[in-house]
This record gives sequence, structure tokens and C-alpha cells, in this order.
Amino acid sequence: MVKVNLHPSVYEWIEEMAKITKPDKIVWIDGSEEEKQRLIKEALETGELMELNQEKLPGCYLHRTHPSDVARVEDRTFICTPTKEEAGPTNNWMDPNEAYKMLYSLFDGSMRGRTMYVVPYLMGPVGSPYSKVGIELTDSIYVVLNLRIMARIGDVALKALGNSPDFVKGLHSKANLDPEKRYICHFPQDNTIMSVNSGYGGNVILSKKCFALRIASYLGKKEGWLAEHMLIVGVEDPSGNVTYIAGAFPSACGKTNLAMLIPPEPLKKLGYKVWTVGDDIAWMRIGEDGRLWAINPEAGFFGVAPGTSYKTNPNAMETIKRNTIYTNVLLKEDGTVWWEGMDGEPPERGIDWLGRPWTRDSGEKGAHPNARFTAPASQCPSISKEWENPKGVPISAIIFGGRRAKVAPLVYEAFDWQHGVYVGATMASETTAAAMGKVGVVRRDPMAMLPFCGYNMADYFAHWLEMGKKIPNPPKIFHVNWFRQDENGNFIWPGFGENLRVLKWIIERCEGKVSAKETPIGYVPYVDDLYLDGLDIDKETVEKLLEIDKELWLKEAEDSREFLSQFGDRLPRELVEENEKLKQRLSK
Ligand code: OXD
Ligand code: MN
Repeated sequence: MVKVNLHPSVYEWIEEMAKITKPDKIVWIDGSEEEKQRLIKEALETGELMELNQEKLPGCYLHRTHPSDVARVEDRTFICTPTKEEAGPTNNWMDPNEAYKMLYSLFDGSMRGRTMYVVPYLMGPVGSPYSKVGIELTDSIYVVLNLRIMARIGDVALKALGNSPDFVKGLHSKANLDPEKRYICHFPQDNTIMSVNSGYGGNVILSKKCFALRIASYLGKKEGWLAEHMLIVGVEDPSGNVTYIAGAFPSACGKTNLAMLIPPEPLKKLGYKVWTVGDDIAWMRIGEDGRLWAINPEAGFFGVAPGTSYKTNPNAMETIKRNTIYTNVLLKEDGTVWWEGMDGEPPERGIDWLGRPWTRDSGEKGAHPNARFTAPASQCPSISKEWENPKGVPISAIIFGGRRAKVAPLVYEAFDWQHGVYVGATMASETTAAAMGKVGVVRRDPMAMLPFCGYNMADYFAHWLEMGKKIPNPPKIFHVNWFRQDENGNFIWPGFGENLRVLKWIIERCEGKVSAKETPIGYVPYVDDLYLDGLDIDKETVEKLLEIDKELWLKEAEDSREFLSQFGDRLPRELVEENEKLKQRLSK
């Protein structure tokens, strides 16, 4: 291990946690290759990992979670702030003292007979002033190996921390995976996260949702920056100019696909290229030039496997060919993996995500709908050469989006930052399998942060409005919807790579190259300004995609108002104003 004079509080905290959890052993993780091999060997012996076909999938392993532990548990996720108001009406809240008391009793002896791994990790590029350090204590090798992909772990993180006491404390124990005693608790005031009785990625890879969104959003408010559930993508035009876009979409709405988009043939021929900076999280600050600059705090992708294919996301398929951990996918007879929506014929048989023999005629799913791959970002063929730039990349446009069968047009642009914040605050989507609960219900998910905001969302909206006043050169804000359906329930827009056509319009708007039609909800493209060459879609259909149904929108505005009313007096009046202005424009 690297010799770093760590702050005494690091050792004190680890000692204190070990006293409670009582592991047999404590092992510091250094991030070396030798250590990785040792951990894999151990995990193979205990069955925590299964080796896949090392010729076809070198460095790849399979993990199965407990059947009751397959997604994030929002109803068991808590923000433990001194008062309930600080957590706000959209978070579960627990009094910090009570939460600590309960958690310490659940953690009591939870690592007996096990090893406690001490995993220092760095969020953000090495040498970036915007990067932050966390330490996760965990009794799961699966977590250590996932963290190894998702963050920069070990010595590099300790060096970044140096003698500072400023790190995010994370304690995780699988305990006995009891779903009734599963808790994911955040203490923003203490820079602390505690997760117990789960082994599912989103609940236990504490760097990701817990730190990089919930804790970081709180830090962002305090320190004047933004931690967002956003992909970051660079679009290179034929002249070689790259425009960076950050996009917030709720879980499983295709953020990874958009971040790794492959240009459709006609745009490729023109010279367009797309570069991936991040697929899930963006930390954004105001740069010296007065623009908003973003880093991807993560180092890997924890993507949804089902639906990922050479048709939907060839770059992801290439990324996950090696050094990848697969979770809850189907195991094929040749030691490779499969999931619903993969290219080609389904295999005849295999072992399903539950570890049971499976046949393609069984009518059962082979992979869990929220099965995942964990893969290093560096392996992505479209990874941007700027992805580890300590300064980040300058953001020209922010896009919000969701799955909407109706209402939202393919794309529209907000009138200004304040209106854009309203658009983000009222965005909605039909739910998917990434979180426990019903699938297909419309839920409002402000900025795609509903499950990830570490404090009162009304204050979060106020922070966004405040940031808008401070950014001399703010990005333009847009809303997109790739998922509009016709009367028969078919998707109208082809989506995937073709979405670049929409990004092209967005970029041209940012550059002031195209005009747009002013509608009550914002600026919408003139059909002729959308590049549709080589696309099998007629102008009438595109007109339909851009249509604003005033009646539906009035209902939408009412529904948004009701949603916002839960924040009471704390809601910034600017958002009420925007809601009223929208209704007025619609009623004209
Ligand atoms: C994710 C999610 O895993 O948003 O990224 O659920
Ligand atoms: Mn996500």
C-alpha cells in the first residue's frame, strides 16, 4: 500500500465501524492487479462469482443476487437530516439519532466470520480539483470488484485524500440479506452512508447513487455546483468542432444508449462523430470562462443488460466483451451470457438468473429485467479523449427527457433558464424495472433526480434557479421524448442512433444557426430544419411528433401544479409563475 499520512479520523472511523461489525479480518484495498486476481480467486471459491468462458469473454464473471434483492429499494432508502423538512416530501426521512441507533444494532456483528474490505475510492479524474474521495467498508468481494470498475480505487484515492479529513464515509454489510431489515441511509450533514442487508449494485456500490448523487447533490448546494443524474456526450460536427451535451433521463430510459450513440449512415457520411464522456452522472461547475463545465465522476458503466444489443448499442456490446461483471443474466451452455433483447435467436437452453435450468420455450425470462453489466469506461470504443480531463468538458445544452406515450413532442427548447428549470422540475416518465414497484405508471421525476436528491427538492429547484443567475454563459435547456406512440401503441420515432438528428438540431439552436417555431410550451423545430435524409419517415408523421395538443397540455400543467404543490411554501415562486404563464399561453 502507498505510504500516505492519513488523517487520524480515517483510522478512528474504521476502528469504530469494525468494533460494531466485528469482522474476522480487515483488508485495505490498494487497487493493484495482483489484488484483483486474489479477490477473484476467493470469490470463485465461495461462489460469489462464476467464471465465464475466458476465451470468448476474457476477464468476465457472473454474479447472481438473492431473488429478493434485484433493484434499488426506494421505499427503504432514507435521507437522515436533522429535520424532516430538510429531506422534503419526496424523500423518506429518519431522525439521524434513531437511524444510527437502529443501524448500529443491524450492523452489530454483521461481519462476523467475514472480512471487512476498506476501499478508498476517487470520484472524478485524477488531479481534478472537482474530484472527491470516499471510503467504503464492505463485507462483499462483489462490491469491491464493482467499485474497482466504477471508480478509481486504492492508492490513487489515498493519494488524492492525503492528510485531509474530508471524505465520504460508507459502511456496507450484506448482513443476512433480510429484505425486511434492508436500509440504505444517508446522513448528508455527516458525509455518511450506511447500507445493510442488500447485495444489489444500486444499493451497495455506494460511490454511485448514494455518494455521487445523494450526498453530492447536498454538497453541490452547499458549495455552489450541481451533481446530476445526467449522461455527458460530445457531438463532433464535420468541421471537427465538438459540442457537449448533458442529459437527464429517468432510470432505464436509454441514457447509456444515447451516450454511446452511433451516427446513422447519412450523418456519418457528412462527418458526424459521437464521443462518450459519461452515461449516468455529471458533476457540473461554473468555469473560468463563465460556462458550465462537467466531469463524469465515475470510471465505468453499470448498465441495464436486457435490451442491449448490436442493434440498440453496438458500443456497449463492444465495451462488455472483457473485464466485465455480469449480474443476473442468463448463463449459456458455452459459458457466455444472454439476455432478452440480445441479437439473434435466443439460445435453446441455459441457466436463468435464478440459477435454474431454462429453455427458450419455457415462457420465463432468462435474465432479470434489471440484469446489469459492470464494465470499464476506458473500454468503450466511443470514449471521448476528454473523458478524464481534470477540467471537464464545457456543456452547451442540457436535455431533459422521459418515456411519454403522448403529450411531450419529440423535442422542444425552453424559453430561458427559468423556464428550463420548470421543464426539468415537471418532467415525467413511465416507470421501468430499475426500481422495485409497478412498471408503466407515469411518475413525475424532476431532473430524473426524484430518487437521488439528498435534500428537499424545493431547495434543489431553488439551487438550480440560483445557479442560472450565476452562470454568465448558461447552456440552453431542451426536452426530448423518443417514446411517443401512435394510436396503435407503436413508437413513432425510430430512436437509438437516429436520435443524433435531434441532437444536431439542438446544437444548431445553440449555435444560433436555425430558427424555431414558438409554441405555448417552448420552441419546436420547423420540420424542414430536422435532418431526415435516409430516414423512412414522412414529414406528416414528423409534424405529428412535434404536435402540441393544447388540451392534453392543460391537463399536464394542472398535474404538474399538483405535483409541485406538495412542496408548499418552500417551492420557489418562479416555478408557480412558470406554471401560470404556461397555462396562459395554452389558453390564448
Ligand atoms: C441506474 C439507475 O442504475 O438509475 O443508473 O437506476
Ligand atoms: Mn442512473
